[in-house]
Amino acid sequence: YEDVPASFNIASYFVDRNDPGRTALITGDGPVTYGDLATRVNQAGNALLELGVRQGDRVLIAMSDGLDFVVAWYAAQKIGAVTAEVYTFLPVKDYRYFVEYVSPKVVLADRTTAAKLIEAGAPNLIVGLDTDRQPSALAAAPTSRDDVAIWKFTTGSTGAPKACVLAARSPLLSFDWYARGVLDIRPDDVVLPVPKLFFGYARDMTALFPFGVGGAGIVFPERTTADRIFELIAEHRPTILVNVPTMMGAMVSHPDAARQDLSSLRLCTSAGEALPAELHRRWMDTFGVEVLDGIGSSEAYHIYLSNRPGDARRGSLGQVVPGYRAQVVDLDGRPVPDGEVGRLEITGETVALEYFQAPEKTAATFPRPHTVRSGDLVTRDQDGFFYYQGRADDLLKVGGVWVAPAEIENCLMAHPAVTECAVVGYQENGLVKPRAFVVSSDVTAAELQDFVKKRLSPHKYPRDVQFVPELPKTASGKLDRRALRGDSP
Ligand code: 3SK
Repeated sequence: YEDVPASFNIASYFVDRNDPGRTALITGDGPVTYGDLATRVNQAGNALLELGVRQGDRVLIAMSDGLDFVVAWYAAQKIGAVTAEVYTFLPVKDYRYFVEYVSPKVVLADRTTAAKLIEAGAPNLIVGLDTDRQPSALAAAPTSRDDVAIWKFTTGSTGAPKACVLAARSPLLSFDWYARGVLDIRPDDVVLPVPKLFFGYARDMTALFPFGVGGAGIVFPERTTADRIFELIAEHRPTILVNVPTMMGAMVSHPDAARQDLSSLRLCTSAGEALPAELHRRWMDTFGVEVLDGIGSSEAYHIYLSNRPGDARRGSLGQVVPGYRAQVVDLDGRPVPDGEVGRLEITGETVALEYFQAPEKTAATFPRPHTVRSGDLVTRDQDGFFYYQGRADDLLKVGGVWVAPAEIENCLMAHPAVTECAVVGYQENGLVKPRAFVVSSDVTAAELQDFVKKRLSPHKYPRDVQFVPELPKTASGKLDRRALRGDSP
């Protein structure tokens, strides 16, 4: 990463370099220029300094999406503090966990989160930074590319969330490799996110990558629904929609889907979880907007496998994002041949330095510097396209044979009556069997079981099928398998 200057400040690079007259953010209160944003970042940075926050201190941000969130994040970056963000609709016990684990110098909250953070005992809680009387000039802290700058929380399927500790170089390299290299992000791009900004996928795509080229992001505080996304597209004509499969399903199933004008979009990204080929097809048939499915993680900083514009393959996670190296390895870490299932190992200088205060988890997940051994199972074909095969810890041993829930889910999704589905294990007379949760109209359990039996090896069919109105999702829009399995939180 010699290309990244040794002395590097995230706010100076992504905010201050831009033409002050250009639009940086589109908010419910109107557009905000880079000039306005830079001034507010400086004032908020001065307010943080006055509160005693210094280079290397941690700032926990629990704020709704909007200008204040973006200002708070860059202000902390500008003074060299380390940012960590959490969702705004968590229960008090989760805030208590984050406050204790992060041990921040200050917690930045807003009206949505303040009461719960007070109940959680958050020390140094600031609700609305007092910026008006602060000077509008601020020299950036002398941070370097290798300084810790960002914490991103894991959304792992087991255990309490842990922070991936990331260096300042990670967002810059990711911007260069993925946003420029794959998305070809441009100054006239306007990005609309489906997930909220506490999720790094959305924050970077909306308020970091476009800023790298003088483009703009749209921020809105309310919960995301298909209706709201359609309204925002009609109102602001974005060029890139940052999406997750759940919302893509909701958008294609919307009763007014066929009447929507999505012609402003040049791309729709999909990440967070694998996009079923069938949903991809329905999306293309309904909206005709190119989808770039990809996979990323907090451990790797951002997206490391992705389809490319003009070369997207349905059902595939795409190819390695240039800048990274990817290997598919067996349980002993040895590479497996193309076509065989294995764990994905990613190498690149954006990869986290460690999990905070979790040495065993760090050693198991980061076998070498700059390398993360993900829990994702994949295959690679001869053309270098990767295919998702589920999570290693979701595998089920049925009748002595390993079964990947993702294979059964992909099969069920090919049935025209199935909108969404998920497969988990359950115990039947002490033995593990696959159980399918299905969102569907007009099909019976027996029909679906026959459908799977005809297409996959017989032991893979779901012994139990439960019809549900919707599948449980985590705050970042990923399927909540723990809830389906009935695991204790
Ligand atoms: O899917 C994820 O977990 C993720 C995390 C950080 C950045 C990007 C993505 C897709």
